[in-house]
Amino acid sequence: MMNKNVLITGINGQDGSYLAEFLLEKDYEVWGTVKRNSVSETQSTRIEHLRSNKLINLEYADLTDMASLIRILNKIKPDEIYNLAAQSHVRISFDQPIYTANVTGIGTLNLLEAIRMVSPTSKIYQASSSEMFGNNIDNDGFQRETTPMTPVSPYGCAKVFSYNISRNYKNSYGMFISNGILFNHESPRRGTNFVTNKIVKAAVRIKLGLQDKLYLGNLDATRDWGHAKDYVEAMWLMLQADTPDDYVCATGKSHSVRELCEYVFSQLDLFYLEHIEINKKHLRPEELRDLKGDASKIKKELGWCPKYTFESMLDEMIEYWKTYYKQKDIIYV
Ligand code: NAP
Ligand code: F7E
Repeated sequence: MMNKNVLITGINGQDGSYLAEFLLEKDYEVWGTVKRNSVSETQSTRIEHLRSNKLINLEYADLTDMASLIRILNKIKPDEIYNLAAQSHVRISFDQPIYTANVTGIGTLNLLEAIRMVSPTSKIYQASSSEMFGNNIDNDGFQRETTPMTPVSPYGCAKVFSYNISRNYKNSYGMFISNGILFNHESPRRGTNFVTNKIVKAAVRIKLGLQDKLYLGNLDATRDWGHAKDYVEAMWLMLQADTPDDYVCATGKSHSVRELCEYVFSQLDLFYLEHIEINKKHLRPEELRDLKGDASKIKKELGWCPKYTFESMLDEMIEYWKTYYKQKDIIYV
């Protein structure tokens, strides 16, 4: 039997790399887009360990370059497409709002239009985000599929455009497109300018005497943090359903950035307040204060069941950085 073909845009991202591993284990032939970088070693760092697998193929493409997307779709005609590529950093989206809108918003439309022309029967996953809700919270303290969306960042606005245009393409052209409205998800592969991995890496370095201080922004924001490995499984489940639909993915528990610091530093026998300073440059012009998601729909309809807790996810990240520095011959005291 032929292997199923899948295309992952942004395969070298945190989620793209875990999704590629997950799909290779299921014997998919995995195609991924990478963005050209002048330092070619950094183009595929998160998937380097998969490169020798004969079922993995990389192609240069960019969401802002529709011709590159058409070329790849013509070549592969994928059974499933996971659109994970984005400028995904919320604070940076305030520095580069137009670039973010072009990639994270219009980029999705470029891809959908290319798919409509070249491969309209492909099933599509669109990486939507809890950032789309802005500061709307239902009366019970949760956000869910029906919560209104009034985003508070250029990134959130771009994602709402992608969410709406993908629903419009589904309804107008009968395409199979599902939105995963994913709450924050982390791992040792998370970019170190996102708050979880920034804190864990710095705490380990402070323990090793490699740095003194950690500079952060708003410690009082709360987030619903899950593990990326659990969330890529949810993406796949959405495309195995008989009909397309939109689903929230979350743990249902939220913690403040302060609580996160407290936990990570205490796991290393440190007291966080002795090491943290606030630097205004990490504050956002408008902040999304609180996120806590209700994932009942995906649990009930698709049987999604996350395995990690907040603590086990952070413990894995702490272990990763301890091992990383041990391999560099820095002795852990
Ligand atoms: P990530 O680590 O930032 O990965 C994004 C990927 O997109 C990277 O491989 C990046 O390439 C690529 N990319 C950036 N601009 C591109 C462009 N113009 N054309 C083609 N590729 C481009 O993000 P992630 O955490 O894996 O998240 C995956 C998706 O889920 C994103 O769309 C994100 O917005 C969304 N999301 C994430 C979360 C979360 O908590 N992680 C929650 C909700 C939604 P380089 O590696 O070369 O930079
Ligand atoms: O910030 C606060 C910051 O950058 C989390 C992306 O994956 O999830 C992510 O977006 C919180 C915010 O993630 C620092 O103000 C304090 O309240 O880790 P983050 P995010 O903005 O929630 C959503 C769901 C996505 O879709 C996005 O793609 O932490 N915070 N001090 C800080 N944040 C950062 N980055 N750096 C700090 O120094």
